[in-house]
Amino acid sequence: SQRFNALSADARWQRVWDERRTFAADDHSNKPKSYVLEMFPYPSGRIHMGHVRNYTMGDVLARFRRMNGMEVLHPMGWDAFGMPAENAAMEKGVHPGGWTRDNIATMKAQLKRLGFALDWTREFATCDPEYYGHEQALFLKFYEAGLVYRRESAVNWDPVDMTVLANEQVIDGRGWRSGALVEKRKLNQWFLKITAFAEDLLSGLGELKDWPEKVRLMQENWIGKSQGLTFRFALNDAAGTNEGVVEVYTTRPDTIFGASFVAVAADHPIAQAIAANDAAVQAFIEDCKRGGTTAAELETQEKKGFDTGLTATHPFDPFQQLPVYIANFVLMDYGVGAVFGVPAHDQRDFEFATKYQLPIRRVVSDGAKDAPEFDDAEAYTGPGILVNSHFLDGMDVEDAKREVITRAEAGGWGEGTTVFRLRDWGISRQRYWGTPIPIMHCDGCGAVPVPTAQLPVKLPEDVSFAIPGNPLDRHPTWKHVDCPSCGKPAVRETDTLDTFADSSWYFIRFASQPDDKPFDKAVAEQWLPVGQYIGGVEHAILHLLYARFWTRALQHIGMLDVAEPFAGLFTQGMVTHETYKSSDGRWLSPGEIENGIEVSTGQPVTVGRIEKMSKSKKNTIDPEPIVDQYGADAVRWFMLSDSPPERDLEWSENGIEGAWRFIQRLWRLVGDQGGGDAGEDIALRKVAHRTVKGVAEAIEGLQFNKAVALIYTLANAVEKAQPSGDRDAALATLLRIVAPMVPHLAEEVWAARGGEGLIADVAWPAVDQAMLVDDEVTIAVQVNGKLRDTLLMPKGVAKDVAEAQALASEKVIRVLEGKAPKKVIVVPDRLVNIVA
Ligand code: ANZ
Ligand code: ZN
Repeated sequence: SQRFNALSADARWQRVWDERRTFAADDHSNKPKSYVLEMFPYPSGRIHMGHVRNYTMGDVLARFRRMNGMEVLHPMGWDAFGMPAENAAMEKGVHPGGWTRDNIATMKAQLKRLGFALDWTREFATCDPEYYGHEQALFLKFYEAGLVYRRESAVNWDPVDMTVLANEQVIDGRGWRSGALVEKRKLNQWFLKITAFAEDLLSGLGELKDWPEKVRLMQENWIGKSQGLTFRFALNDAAGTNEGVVEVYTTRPDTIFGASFVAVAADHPIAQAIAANDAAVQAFIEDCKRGGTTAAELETQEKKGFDTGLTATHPFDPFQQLPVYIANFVLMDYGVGAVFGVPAHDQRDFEFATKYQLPIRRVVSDGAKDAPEFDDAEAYTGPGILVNSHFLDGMDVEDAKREVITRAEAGGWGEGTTVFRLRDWGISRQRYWGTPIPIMHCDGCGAVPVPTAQLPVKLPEDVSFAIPGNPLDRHPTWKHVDCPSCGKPAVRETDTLDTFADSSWYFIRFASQPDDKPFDKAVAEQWLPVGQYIGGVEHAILHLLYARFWTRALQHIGMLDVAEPFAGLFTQGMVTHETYKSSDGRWLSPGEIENGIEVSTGQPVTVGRIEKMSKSKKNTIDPEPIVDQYGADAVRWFMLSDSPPERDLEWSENGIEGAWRFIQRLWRLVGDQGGGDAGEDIALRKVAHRTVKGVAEAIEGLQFNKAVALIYTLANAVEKAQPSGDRDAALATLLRIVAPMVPHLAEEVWAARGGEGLIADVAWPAVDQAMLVDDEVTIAVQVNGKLRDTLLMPKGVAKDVAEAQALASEKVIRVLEGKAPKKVIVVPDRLVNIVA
């Protein structure tokens, strides 16, 4: 037969699926429901290979589940707010909305060309006022429930561009555009109380059995529950600050006898009190604020301290006074903003003590050394036995922790406490292209929620990006309103929501999207939780945590009875590609090279490492021309084959050509209808049934490369087989099981064979259990009625072969001790009994 013409087949079937709304999910169906979701894309401009791989995986699962009688929800939409649109506005003078809509149109057309079984009837973009209006309503519900609050918090401030910067826009402490040194500024900002759910979010991880272990671990670490002791040191107030005590938090109360100083954060009340009349302290505090605040930065930055002159009394030794420092590595918003330092057993304290010549005293033995003198090059943080610690000596670390907590509680100077690393979610962004926070500020009434009837608070269209800063702030009219409660002039909140808010509930809106409310509880609960969620591991922490929080918060206020939004999670690997460099070290794209030579310069090119496709390394491959050339099915097939889906997949010319050749081979194979022969071919029949079962298991287990390998096996077997009824049946089977992966080819052949309806709606082939039975039998070998060995032999093995094999068994030879058997009885396929 002729070649498979992918281009015409792709277009034909994509149109049919669209017109018939084949993949629109029915809320009212009484089939079992399945929700398959891939992380929705940010409309950056064009679809990239990472999207193609991600969406192909979800698509195969969605199509497979449909064929298995499920009502599948497989929606798509756009995570459309965010910085890049504003950057484009600043660079190209386009409106963020127009830029975003154009990108969505382009990317939607590109997705359609891959033939994904998506329910486009539920498509939305998070920048649609209908969507963000409902988000504002949810925000206000959370506000009512006390899950939203406002407080002062530090932002990155670019003093040249006069604008707030996101963390990603601060590069080595400088603004990404201006290059100016970034300052910390305090602004009133909105927070969501994610910490109220810290314990639930942590314990909930235990039930997420279908999540990758590593993602659960990352979430666990991020939530960071630690058990410790909060206690108070009595202060010797030489500086006259009137601070009687300093409270500290420690996770290592066992090391208390190794303490050689106390340190407080720069914005701790004690530091502030001292600074009030000491310019040197003030200058030091200002200096501290310049440093970063992330844990990583705190680890690496140079440790700096200021000796306050205060001393703290050791709780177990009234004669020991510890100097109190203000230190740049102590954070105000973790624990209680103050610590005691144990240089021998904490690396930061070690560096600090080395710098300021404070004592370094060993109190935990590493097994080799137990003298108080500590001469190692770094702190010892491992387990061990307490030494040089009075009543703790001889205890292990855990026992010693408990002992100190018990004594602190008994003495009334401290309490065992649980502390979470998780911070409340700061959701204020001083940006235009996001969901306006639906609050108004009135001088008389304070923060007033926008009345529900006035939602959505829409973004004004007439904004300019000619100067930096937030256009909402300087818009002439938008923010001026009348206070809904007293009628006096008030102003709108001009901060918008972090775009992570938009992606924290989009999957609920996909499940149910009425006009008059964010979602219908009963309808959403029919679909949720998402059965299988697929996306990049880069979202393993924040997005997933925020979505888990949002869902729990909705449950808390009674809007949705679902605790965990994603029952199954899969994080796929990246698509990688070779990199190329010019003779003078510039990255080159494959298009700039011909036969190892850079076209524009004529200079030789060096092939670099295989790396994740990225614009900066110029090693991206645009999927669209590849689809033009090879068709959607070849691209899909390549995305599924070769690599386990959790691993990286290397894009290569050879790979896609191989996929294309297989598509053509499959076309010739299944396009040949067989001869209608009546003959049997049991072996082939068995291969077919096993393949059906194996492919089903592989798809459900998201092991697509395994499914592909099994399909190759069946294709090979059919190709080799002689005409028979079983061969015809195997061809029909093959067609159905490749349908989720290469749907255009499958529809084309299905139609050519006169199949009824669409193959997308056809049932997955049934497996005949009898065909799965093994071809091998286990034969028991007895000597004088006693079991001596078991042998694996082909079913129906001849009696003399079974006898010979039994007599050749090592175990039998040992028992017979060289004597010849008197008699051998063979029960076919079951038993060989040797009478000695
Ligand atoms: C004494 C000590 C001795 C500590 C020792 C550690 C090792 P994790 O486990 O990560 O929660 N700490 C407490 N509050 C802090 C703050 N606001 N800023 C910076 N560091 C702070 O860390 C808890 C430990 O970090 C605490 O236990 C405290 O130092 C420090 F051998 O106390 B530790
Ligand atoms: Zn008012």
